[in-house]
Order: sequence, then structure tokens, then C-alpha cells
Amino acid sequence: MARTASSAWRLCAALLLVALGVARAGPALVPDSVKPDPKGDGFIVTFTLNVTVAYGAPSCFSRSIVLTSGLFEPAIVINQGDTLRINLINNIPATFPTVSDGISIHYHGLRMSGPAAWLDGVSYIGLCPVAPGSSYEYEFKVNDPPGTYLWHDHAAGFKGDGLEGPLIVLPPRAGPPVMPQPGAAPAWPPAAQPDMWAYDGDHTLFLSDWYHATTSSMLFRLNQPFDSAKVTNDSGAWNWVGNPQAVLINGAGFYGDCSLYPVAGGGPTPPACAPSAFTVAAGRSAQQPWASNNNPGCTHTQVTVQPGKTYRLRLVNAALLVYMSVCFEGHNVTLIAADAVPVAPVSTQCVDVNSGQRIDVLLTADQPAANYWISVAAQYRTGAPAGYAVLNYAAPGVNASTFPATAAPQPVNITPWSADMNAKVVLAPELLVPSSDPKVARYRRPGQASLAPPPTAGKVVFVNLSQPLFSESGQLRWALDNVAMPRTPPCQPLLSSLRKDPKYLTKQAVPASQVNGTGVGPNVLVGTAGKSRTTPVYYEGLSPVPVYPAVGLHIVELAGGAVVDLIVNNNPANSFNGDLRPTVGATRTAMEQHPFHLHGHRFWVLGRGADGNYNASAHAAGLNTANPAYRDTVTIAAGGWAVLRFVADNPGIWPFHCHLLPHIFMGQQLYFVEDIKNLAPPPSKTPKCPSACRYNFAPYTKSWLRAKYGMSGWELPPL
Ligand SMILES: [Cu+2]
Repeated sequence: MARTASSAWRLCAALLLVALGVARAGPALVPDSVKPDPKGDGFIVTFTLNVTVAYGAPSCFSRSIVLTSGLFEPAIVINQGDTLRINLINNIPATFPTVSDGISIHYHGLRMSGPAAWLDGVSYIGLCPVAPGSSYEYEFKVNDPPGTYLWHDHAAGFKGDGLEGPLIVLPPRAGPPVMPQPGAAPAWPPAAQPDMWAYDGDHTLFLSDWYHATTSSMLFRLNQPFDSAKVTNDSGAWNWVGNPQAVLINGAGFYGDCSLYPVAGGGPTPPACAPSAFTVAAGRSAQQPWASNNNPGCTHTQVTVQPGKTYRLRLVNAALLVYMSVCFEGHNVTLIAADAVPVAPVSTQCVDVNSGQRIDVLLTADQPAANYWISVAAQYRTGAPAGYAVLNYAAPGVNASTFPATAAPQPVNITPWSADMNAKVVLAPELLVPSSDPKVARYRRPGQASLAPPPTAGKVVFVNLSQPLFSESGQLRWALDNVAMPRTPPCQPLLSSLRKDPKYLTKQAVPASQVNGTGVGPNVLVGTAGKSRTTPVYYEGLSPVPVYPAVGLHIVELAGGAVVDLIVNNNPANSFNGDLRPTVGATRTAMEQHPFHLHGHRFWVLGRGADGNYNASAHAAGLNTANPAYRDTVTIAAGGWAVLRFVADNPGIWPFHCHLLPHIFMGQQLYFVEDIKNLAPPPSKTPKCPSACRYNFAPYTKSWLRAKYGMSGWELPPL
């Protein structure tokens, strides 16, 4: 009898945990409807993403921002096994400056297999972007493991203006959904079965860097000639946006409050503090009070906890540029998952998370009731600001709205990579290995025997990173094997083109005879190319690596089931004949860390280092093929290498690219064209393709910008 009572109590406690363990973040989108799927056993959950532009001040500085159904960077929460239906409506005005023809949503970290391969959201791969004034409905089943993902625009630069947010996959439903009355919103977030960890509450910390210029402004400037000798009155000059003005946590932050920055003893250099350091379009400058104890007036994020309870905190780095270290004052947290893969638990005060990566931690509120700092420091970008949230104990005498009286904790040893790259970071996500807990079975795909890699690879792909400067256009690019990608292929989705003509890409392949010697032609796409424009294609293994930098589609073809080792070297000084055409002169050796993300897959990080190029005789014996980190985003150290293994078991076209938006825009990506003969048929409805495609390689001169946008009132680059 006692035993029964005890079991019943345990069940009650488990249900209570489930009830408490709902995902709480910044704002979460509430679905329009939750309906049983007539084709299956799950439910169809429909969200509307109505994308608009407004003026807002997430960092206490007013500028134009992008909203999603009236919210800034809202979360999408769904249960594993549900069908996600996203009704994307582009209500961004056609006068809002942009580098693309529309918008497109990528579901970062989701596998997108079968027919979903068309819906991965990279514009011009599966679908054309959704043009201003039109809409598109994505629909796919979410079979991916429960965990922390993110959604963001993958067409224009609007990710950096707010078109992004957390994507949380909860365990399967605990029962049938609470069906709404007609016209009423469903109860949300939904109840879920218990996860493999016990916790009382669930918060997301969505981290982004924030600039006081719109992202389009930043990208327009990157297309200007870099070579000062080529600058004209009309073209202006290349300009790098520089450091962000703030780090936002759940869309809230503040800039320029120097009282929060430690000046002595290391740590970030204070940002420029004078408001006059920042400008916006005439008539739009609306300085808001800075938020701090000294300058109350705008918001920061508070994470409120009950004393004694344990919380899951989901850290998502959605930055355009900034590698972040997150520290919890007075608390050690337990790291439990990375990129939605459960990891062997590690206890630490600070953890690193790079753009595109997600780290889940457990925090127990076991310290004296008070307010504590959660600090987010930028790494590897001298002078970049930090961001702060407050961990607030809900207890008598603790005022939720005041900052802690203590100095915020800062990660130590912020120095560039060295040979011992792991000693230079607080705790790199790549050090976290998969959990051996038997409960991880849920985190494997059907048919996947374990979270460990196949023992050997059948195909090896080498990729060398460099930063070439094109003599014809003066444009500065990032390249893989001397090929810088135009961000979008020509004017129709590549998957459609390949389905119509399997030789579509091979027909455009640059022949070997043109690649070597004095080099192929300029290959620089200028202007707004029409539909007939084709792009040179560089095939790994078919075309030789160009001696001189080139612009084109960089394609690696993979047979179904191939086990691939991808070896990435990040040592521009060692690449080929230098990175410049001889007429331009000096060798460019620009080098920095890059977080590389692979679509459609997870990969195993067999090894990485910061000691030059990968060298089999020195490094092969040290590779971990037993229980390596299993991720979708990895940091490649400046001056270093990484060996990544994955299985080509997902027919489609899958980009492999740096997750820093300006870098992908500058060409730092390639496409794996994988097992296309087994590609699922396309969706029955697709967005209408534009009549003329806009390339990121357009010159975007001052006269072009004026003709296109006139005095639109949105922030334009000061050319
Ligand atoms: Cu990069």
C-alpha cells in the first residue's frame, strides 16, 4: 500500500515537473491552430510569421528593426513528431534597403530530410525567396531530437535586423493538445513528456550582437572597392562595420554604459561611450536613456528563479560576428547538451558558444538569495562590448529590477588562439563529447546505431580558407580553395535546375584548361543579372583548384551513403600562390576564427588544432574516432585546422559555410550536392521567382542606391 502511494506520488511529481518545465524565453509565438494531422498520428501546428519593419530600440538606441508578427526575435516552440507549418508573410516594404529579392526561413540544426530538403530555406537552393507583398507556407514534420535550435532568414541580411529567434523542439507531447475554442489561441508552450534531465523550469537566452546600422548598410559597404586607388566619388569605399554597439540577450540590452565595464585586470575594452559616436538617418535619431543603475530607463533581461530549484538554460548564439563566453556569477552550471546532442555533463562557471552553436546548461539556485550577473563577453574581437542579464532570486528583500552590487564576472585569458587552442578559451563546446547515458537513444535517428562515427571514411575533401582581393572589381572576399561564392546561384532554385537537367551544373563547370596557368577570366558578376545569366561552377575533384581567386559556385558532389572526411585548413598565408593576382601586389594573409555550419547533417569533430595546416603524420594518430563531439557548427581556429566526418545520407543540396553573416556574404561557403537521384519530389507550391535576380555581387554604388531607394527614410550607408 505504501509502495503504491509512493509510486503515485512520484508520478504526480513527474507531472508537476513537466508542467513547470515549459519553455520560457523572450516572447514565444502562439500558433494560429493545432489540428490532428489527417495523414498521421501527430498534430499540425501552424504559426504565422508576418514580417514587418518598425523603429525600435533594443539597445536603447532607435533604428529600424524587423519584427515577426509584432514581436522581436520570438521563439518557435514545437513538440517532436509534430508537423510544423510556417505561414511566412513578407510585409517588409519594397523601399527597405536589402541585398536580396525577398526573405526565406532556415531551420538551423534541423535535418530537413526527404521532401523537406526543398524547404531548408537557403534562397535559390530549394526555393526562390518570398518577395515583398507575398507569402509562402512551409510544411514539414519535425522528427529531430528534442533540443535547442534556431530559425533565421537565409536570403537577405535581415537576420541581423531581428528576423531570427530560438527554435525549441520539446519531447513528444504528454497527451493530446489542449484544443482551442474557435477564435481562441491554443495553450502554449505545449505539455511534453519528460526529457532525460530533471528540472523545474526552462529559460532560453538568445544572444545576438547588435549594430546601430542596418545589416543591409553593412553589406552594401562590403561590396565597395577595397583598393583605395579605385575609389571614386560615386562608388565610395569599402568599409567594415567594426564592432557591434551592444550584445542583446533575448532582444534586450544597452550600449555605451561604461560603468559596467572593468577597465583594469583584463576583460573587454570599454566601447565608445559618447552617443555622438553613432548616427542614424536625419530626423530618426532618438537617443533613449541608457539602462543601468546610473541611467535607469530601458530594459535588460531578468532570469527569475525560485530558491532551491533547478533550471534548464538554453544558450543560443545568433550573432553576426561575435564569439561569446557566458559566465554565471557565483554559480557553477552543468553543461548537458550542445547543438541538441546530449553531452557527458561538465560543471563550469563559464562556457563558450560561437555563432550558430547552442549550449544547454542546468543551473541550481542554491546560493544566498540575491541578484547575480549573467555576463556575455565577446572573444577575439578587441573592443567589442559585453552584454549582461540578471539572475534574480524570487525571495523577500531581493529587488528584481536592481543590478548586483558586485562586478560582473569576466572570462580570463582573452588572447588569440595558440597551439594549445583549448587553453585559450573558457570551455570550448568542441570539448564536449556525447553522453553515454542509455537514454540518449532518443537522440539518434531511426537506423542510426550510435552517436559515434563510422570508423573510416571513403572520401576526403580538403578545403583551404583565404581572403582574396579581386583586382578587376577591387572587391574583398572570403574564399574556399580560392573560389568565392556569389551568395545565390542564378535566378532559379538549384534543386529545380538539377531535377530538370542532371547535367545542369556540369555544363557550367570551368574546364581544367581554363583554371591553371594565367588563370580563368575575371568571373566577377556585376550588375543585376537577368535570368539567362549563368555562373561558373568549380567542381571539387573535377575542376582543379584555381591558381588565382575566382567567383563561382563551389560544388562538391557526394554519392549516397558516402562517409566523408572534410579537412579544413585556416591558414591563408599557406594557400596556393598567395591570394592575389600578380598585378595587385602584396599577399593577403588575413586570418581569424570561423564558425562553420553544415546544413542537413551533423558531423563528428574528429580533431582540430591551431598549429598550422592539418598534417596526417603529425595529427592523424590524435584524431578521436571513438566518442568525438557531434555537432552542426564548429569553430575553426585562426591559423588552424579541423577534421570533420559525416555520412552523406540526406539527398539534397547542403551548404557548408561560415556562420558569420558578412563572411557568407563575402563568399565563404560551398555546396554539397548529395545523392540527387534520390531527391524527393518538390513541394506542390513554391514561391514565384523574381523577374530579375539581385546578386550580392552587385556594385551597389551611391547612384544605384539613390535610384533604388531614394529618400526611403530607412538607414542607408553613408557612402
Ligand atoms: Cu567566417
